[in-house]
Amino acid sequence: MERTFAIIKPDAFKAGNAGKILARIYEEGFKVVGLKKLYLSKVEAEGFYYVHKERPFFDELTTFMSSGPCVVMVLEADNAIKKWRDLMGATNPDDAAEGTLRKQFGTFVGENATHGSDAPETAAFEMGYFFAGLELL
Ligand code: 3AN
Repeated sequence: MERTFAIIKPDAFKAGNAGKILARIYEEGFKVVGLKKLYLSKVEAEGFYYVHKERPFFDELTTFMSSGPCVVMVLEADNAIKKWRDLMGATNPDDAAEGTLRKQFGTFVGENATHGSDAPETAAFEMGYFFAGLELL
């Protein structure tokens, strides 16, 4: 079993799609190990996305991620990191395959409904950024 970190981003939360996304997570066989609603500050969003701090879209990304509430989660499954990224689909919703979450709920590359860790090292950092061990029993 593997764990990954996921976010239902502010666009999807604001549109009322958090429940539909969570239902899909269960249908696909993930165990939800941790879950909470947060309203990130700009500084908290910048800390989370620090690996992107040199990218041209860093300010846009962190402003968006601190623009409203989101839902942060730890998901568990066999091969959870790849399984969740496959379910999300491509970063740009225009490129995402039919049936993926970003195709269904994303708007454009900057507001694409969901986040998922891309490797075991980033998953460990991201889970630790938002959850204490006691919250993941
Ligand atoms: P992914 O989330 O699919 O791993 P990354 O790591 O390339 O994609 O990008 C991190 C986040 O930055 C994405 N989830 C997306 O919301 C945002 N992003 C990526 N490219 C752009 C862009 N050109 N303009 C605005 N936001 C972007």
